[in-house]
Amino acid sequence: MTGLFITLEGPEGAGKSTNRDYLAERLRAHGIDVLMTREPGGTPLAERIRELLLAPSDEPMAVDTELLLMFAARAQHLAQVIRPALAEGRVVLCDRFTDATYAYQGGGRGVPEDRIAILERFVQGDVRPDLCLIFDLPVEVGLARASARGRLDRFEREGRAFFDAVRQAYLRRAAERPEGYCVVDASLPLIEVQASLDALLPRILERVRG
Ligand code: Z5A
Repeated sequence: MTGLFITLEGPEGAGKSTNRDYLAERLRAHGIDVLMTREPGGTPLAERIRELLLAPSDEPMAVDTELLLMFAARAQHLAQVIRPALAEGRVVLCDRFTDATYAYQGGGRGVPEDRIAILERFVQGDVRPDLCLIFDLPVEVGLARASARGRLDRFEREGRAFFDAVRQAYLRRAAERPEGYCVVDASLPLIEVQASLDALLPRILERVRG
């Protein structure tokens, strides 16, 4: 048995977590066994790495340290959670995965893509998302949603240019590989975003049921 690996991506405040919960609920209503998880994180050890990555600090984090910590957390997450769930035939809904590395460390921090690709192959082997949903919205709308939550993490303190580069990197990846990606307009009211997910549901169910 092989399950289905779906990732939810997008800039800050795009509604990934909200829509991951919604999609899980819709899939479960069809009797599908769903595992929800997130990156960086998803296991106790990977969540500790997440804390290191998100906590603001007086010591600037080197770009390579950030990149390697993302993949260290991912290695643990794959070993403990993602691979076993897929092997059991479950649908894995993951809030961010390696597309975020291409967008944030690649687009945002300027790490060359081929460098990320080396780590992707090393850590993941042949595991890639079957479908990546990109929740896209103007940077200022997402940042307004995120900042309404209060204290900003290390990434949320970045400037406008960083988030513009992140957004463009996501859109470029989706344009280059349309078969594996679906861009959802996340600036719409939630009910309309969820209607877009409802429209995708038959395609997902067809893939799950093979
Ligand atoms: N990161 C990285 O750099 N490299 C990597 O490889 C990975 C991650 C994996 C943590 O991720 C950070 O790690 C992240 C990138 C970096 N940078 N930051 N910051 P995260 O996913 O945990 O953090 P996040 O992007 O900040 O998540 P978020 O802000 O919680 O966004 P979200 O999950 O997309 O949104 P939400 O919590 O579902 O919704 C945010 C609010 O908006 C909430 O009040 C909702 O009720 C509201 N909302 C949602 N949808 C709507 C609509 N349609 N209309 C109005 N309001 C809405």
